[in-house]
Amino acid sequence: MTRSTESWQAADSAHFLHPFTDFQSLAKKGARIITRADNIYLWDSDGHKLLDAMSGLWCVNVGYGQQALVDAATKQMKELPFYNAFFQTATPPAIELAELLAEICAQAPSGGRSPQASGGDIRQFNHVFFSGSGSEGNDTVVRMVRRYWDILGQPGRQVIISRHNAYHGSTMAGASLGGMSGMHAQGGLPIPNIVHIDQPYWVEHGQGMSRDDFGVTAARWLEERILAIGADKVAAFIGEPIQGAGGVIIPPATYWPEIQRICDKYNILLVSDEVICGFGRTGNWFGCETMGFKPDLMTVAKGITSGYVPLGGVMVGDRIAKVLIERGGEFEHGYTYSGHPVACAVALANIKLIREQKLVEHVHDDVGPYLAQAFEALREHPLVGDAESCGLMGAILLVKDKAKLTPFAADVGIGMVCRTHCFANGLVMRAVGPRMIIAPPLVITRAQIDEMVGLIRRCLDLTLADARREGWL
Ligand code: PXG
Repeated sequence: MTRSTESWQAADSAHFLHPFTDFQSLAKKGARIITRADNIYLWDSDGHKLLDAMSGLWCVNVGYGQQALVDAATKQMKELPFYNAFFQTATPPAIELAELLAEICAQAPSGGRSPQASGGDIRQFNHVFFSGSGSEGNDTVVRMVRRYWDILGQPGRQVIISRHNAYHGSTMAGASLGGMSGMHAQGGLPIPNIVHIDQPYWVEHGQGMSRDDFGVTAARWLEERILAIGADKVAAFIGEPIQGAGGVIIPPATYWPEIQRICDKYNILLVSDEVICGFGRTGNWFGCETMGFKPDLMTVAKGITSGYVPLGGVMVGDRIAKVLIERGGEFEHGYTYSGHPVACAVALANIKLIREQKLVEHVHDDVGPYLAQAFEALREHPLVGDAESCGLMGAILLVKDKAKLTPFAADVGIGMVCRTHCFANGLVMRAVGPRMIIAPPLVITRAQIDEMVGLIRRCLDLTLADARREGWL
């Protein structure tokens, strides 16, 4: 390393405006500079090792240091670093990736492999529209669903229904679809014709009801909203199978099948935002398989390249593709990097690796259930009100009173207290309010889960000691 940590930090605060950051407060503290990584571990510029239980930002599914992805990028950069797909041209990696994505969907077992699943069929996906990121993918979703209804002679179907506390990206359309109030408060959001219903979060909205009853109740909020707006004005409903950035909110098993029923009843397009849940995260290729629903569109990004290079897209189901292709004429939409050859080459190598190493099965049959057991045991900890996981996504709710699920006073910032202990003890875990969340690389082993859960326990103990000492309990 040629520069000291202090020198990196000084240059960082002098010139680099970070995403979702209070610039002034970061400048006072100085950023943590991450310099290298291998497998599931990171190292910072002071040489500290961290277990990365967040896969970078929910994306490094195959773990760090996979030579096959590096080789694929190098080879493609030498051969053809860029060509576009606008003017009736295409490049081999983009074509092959589109073909491989359709093949994965075609081979998926109908109904998924989870006991929750009742109809998670993704075999109808034969086309993809590429973007550079998940946010751009969701912009494409907005353009595409409205275009679909236009072509069908129903231009009045403009409204897209989403959920509070959803995250669908940070472009104007992505942030509007998302239900983050802080984001809506800046920059004149949401854009018109996007509305939100409440999230299927049992702790917030469902206590006193069984989880299964609550799942149906929460899904019916969609029906109520459709009826209030008028079904002939609604284009689509969009949701993450499991909300990621919102705090790993795992809906009751009854939720998505009921959402499916309602969308079918009113002929409303169903969009699954698979940016986090896709590519093995929940133990199936896509989260909708695990949650038991059959979307018309799927947004993808992150795990499609394991984050090694940026790539996103929208998987387009046959119902929509047929209309766009046969009746649509020109679709006036696209990005310079739609089908970027290097990104697509890396995605191909990434997906081949996921297949060869059977990582989806590894999550479904081995480490997913193993993590669920470990999380079950964490429920005994005095601070833990709830601990749940699905595949390799998990959340631990920190509470003041276990029995009543009483939250800590907001000004305590209990999640941030815990997160600070995590960093100091070599663990990257996110805090979303009082929910401590993880999504480790899919290559994680049982022994590494033991290591991760050991670190989580230590940090919970340290947080509990703080709470007792400071009188927060
Ligand atoms: N959809 C979902 C479900 C996401 O999680 C996006 C779309 C947008 O993707 P891009 O590639 O444009 O960022 C995301 C991104 C967090 C966090 O704090 C989560 C995301 C991004 C940044 C922070 O958990 N998810």
